[in-house]
Amino acid sequence: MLEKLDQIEKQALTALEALEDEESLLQWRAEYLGKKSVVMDAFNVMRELSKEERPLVGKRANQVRHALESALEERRAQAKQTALAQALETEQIDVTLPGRPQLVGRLHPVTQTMRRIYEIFGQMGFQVYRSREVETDDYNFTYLNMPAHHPARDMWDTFYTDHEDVVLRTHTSPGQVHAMREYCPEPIRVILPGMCFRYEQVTARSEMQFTQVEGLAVGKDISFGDLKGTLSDFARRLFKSDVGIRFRASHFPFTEPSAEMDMECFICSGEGCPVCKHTGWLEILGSGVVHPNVLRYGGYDPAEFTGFAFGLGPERITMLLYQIGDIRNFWRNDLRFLEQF
Ligand code: 2NL
Repeated sequence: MLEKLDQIEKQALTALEALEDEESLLQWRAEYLGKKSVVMDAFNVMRELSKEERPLVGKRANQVRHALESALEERRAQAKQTALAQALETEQIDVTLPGRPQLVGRLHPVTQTMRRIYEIFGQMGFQVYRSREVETDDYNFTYLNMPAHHPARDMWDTFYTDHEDVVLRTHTSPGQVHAMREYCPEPIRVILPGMCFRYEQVTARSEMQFTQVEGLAVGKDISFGDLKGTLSDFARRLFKSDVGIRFRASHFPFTEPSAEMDMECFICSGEGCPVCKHTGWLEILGSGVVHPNVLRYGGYDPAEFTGFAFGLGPERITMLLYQIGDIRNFWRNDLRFLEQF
């Protein structure tokens, strides 16, 4: 038995040297250290041995078992080293290659302008009120002091839908009526940003889909002076702190009186240039004192409440800010344009 153990030990150690991968190492362990192996069998056959032989065989069998076990561990460690060395050799990466830059998106220039507008009006106590893009004829026209068939409606070329009386809003004003009806009789200060739609020829100066920001303040003693102060301050914060401002009489069906606000041309400082069409002034927004009929539709008693409202086009403002000549650039999705902002 002792000779057999010597012989098996030698054989096992020789066989082990040729093995590398984990699978064959496991096979080797089953063969030489498994239940049916010669080494393990030695423990079973001890019963049949003489009293003198038993401890000798037991001791030797243990020695062989430990020798094989540690040889296996060593072989495993070696194999791991070899695999690592091989991987280091074959899987080398070139750390000097320049990395692929992560593409970083940005906000659309019109979105940037809109957020700047929210910020300025937010500081003046106006809340952003959001409203639907599809409206009823009443909200888009009637409640804004334009009854059915009134010629004032012709100012807006409207997209109609299959549903009678349902239109794509031509301005964000219907949202103002929703806001008034929601908050009356509390005083309100809101701005309404959003997409508007008009069935118009697309040109360098007009799109059929565009954004608008409208504003509305309703309260017990709001005057035309508040309108002028609020809107001039807004223009000075957005463009230039000492820019010249003027208000020009105008007309909108939903305000009376109405006024357009101009700003001194910042290209020529009022001298006259192609940007201001040689007038020295740039139109920024339309505004006015809310018409009593509109207040009434909004739920306010015009004997008690007054208010002012205004509307501006963020595309136009953005075009002025960056001297963009063609409004169609905003929807072209051309990165060469968009990445400049
Ligand atoms: C423009 C002119 C304006 C308003 C919008 C408004 C809304 C209500 C009541 C009164 Cl609910 N007014 N909106 C008033 C004056 C002008 O927009 O040229 N926008 C681009």
